[in-house]
Amino acid sequence: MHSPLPPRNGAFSRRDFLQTTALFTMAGAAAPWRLLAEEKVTLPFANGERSLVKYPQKRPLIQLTSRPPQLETPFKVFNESVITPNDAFFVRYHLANIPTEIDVETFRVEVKGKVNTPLVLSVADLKKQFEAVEIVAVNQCSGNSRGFSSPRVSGGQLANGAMGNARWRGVRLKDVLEKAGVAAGAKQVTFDGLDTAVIPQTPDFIKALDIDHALGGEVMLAYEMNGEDLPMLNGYPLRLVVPGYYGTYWVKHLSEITVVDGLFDGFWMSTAYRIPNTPGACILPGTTPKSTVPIGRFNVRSFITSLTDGATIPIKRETLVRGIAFDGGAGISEVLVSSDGGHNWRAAMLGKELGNYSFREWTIPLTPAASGPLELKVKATNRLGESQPVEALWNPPGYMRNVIETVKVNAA
Ligand SMILES: Nc1nc2c(c(=O)[nH]1)N[C@H]1C(S)=C(S)[C@@H](COP(=O)(O)O)O[C@H]1N2
Ligand SMILES: [Mo]
Repeated sequence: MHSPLPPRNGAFSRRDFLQTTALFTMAGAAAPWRLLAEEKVTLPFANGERSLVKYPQKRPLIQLTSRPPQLETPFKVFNESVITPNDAFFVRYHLANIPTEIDVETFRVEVKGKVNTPLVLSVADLKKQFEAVEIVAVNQCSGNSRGFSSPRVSGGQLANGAMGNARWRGVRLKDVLEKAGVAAGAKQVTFDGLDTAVIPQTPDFIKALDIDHALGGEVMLAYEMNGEDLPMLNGYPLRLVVPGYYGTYWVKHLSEITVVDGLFDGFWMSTAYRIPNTPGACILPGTTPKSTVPIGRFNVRSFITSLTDGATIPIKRETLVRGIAFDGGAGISEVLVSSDGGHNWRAAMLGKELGNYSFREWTIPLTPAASGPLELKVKATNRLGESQPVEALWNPPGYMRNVIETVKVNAA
């Protein structure tokens, strides 16, 4: 059983459940769900051939790995709406034993460790006992766009689809921690979900936030995404939402919240998801960082979504070029667009403001005077004056790519 409620649009149905069961029991074998979509796509870098695969509650998405599922959003989705639909939202897991069936009635999240009163809460308890809050926020994987790294780096070779923007609804982590009562000396809070490793040697996926961040009021325990229950693959029935921070902190199927009085040193904090401790988190390609720190907030990014490389646009007629920009929470103040490879820039018009953590839509009219190639570039700046580099910055894990993006089109 999954939910006592009649399935809403997008909710996890019994049919989905059966498909999911087939999906996971047949891992490795010729799984029948593969037949639901056999389309291939080629991402624009070496070995970029991928299958479009249909998972439960998802439209066909670009498959990076199948066990665990890692799915990338086809880039054209970002041109369809500023909010990424649940069925198109990317999926990232580290451990192969992922939950495929969770009874929301028996699901509990524990709040424990250095607290005065440990809590054990159901989703219904969260809804009943705490104020509901909503935020529109981008979730982006640290390795989004890693496949473009040059020189290339190891790790999932992702194009630009390991990001998405959703309206999250849930309760404040702060309120839950205050109800438990954080004891003196608390330093961090750790977060663990229901997924587990196949072999005991693989460290469990546990993430930590500093206590001030956890109590800051923005971090959420979310049970809804775009007005529906979270999709199973995006953390049903409860996930952490850490606005402005890379997806690694957004723990899915969140079941344990532990207040600790030291710096948590689990593998996923002390070894993985670390960046060079340098401005721009970059080092010279091929070198090793002297020291590293846990990855934190997003840097500034912007994309052209309405045109792709090789597209043709008419001369002497207006084409409305559009795209998205976002940052780690200061908010986007300006988007500039060039149609001559970065020599001249014009300000784009910013679209509706959905909050500082959301994708910000932008548009700009473009009327080519003559036929020929056009090199379009987009560059955003946030309210702190931070912008994007002309040349891609490099680090060994291929994190935080935010180079000014280029789209080459032809005017004819
Ligand atoms: N339980 C659990 N939560 C997790 C992960 C995981 O492996 N297990 N991966 C994290 C990473 S690295 C990312 S980028 C986001 C991706 O969120 P999504 O799968 O909902 O898109 O989930 C995060 N939460
Ligand atoms: Mo990630």
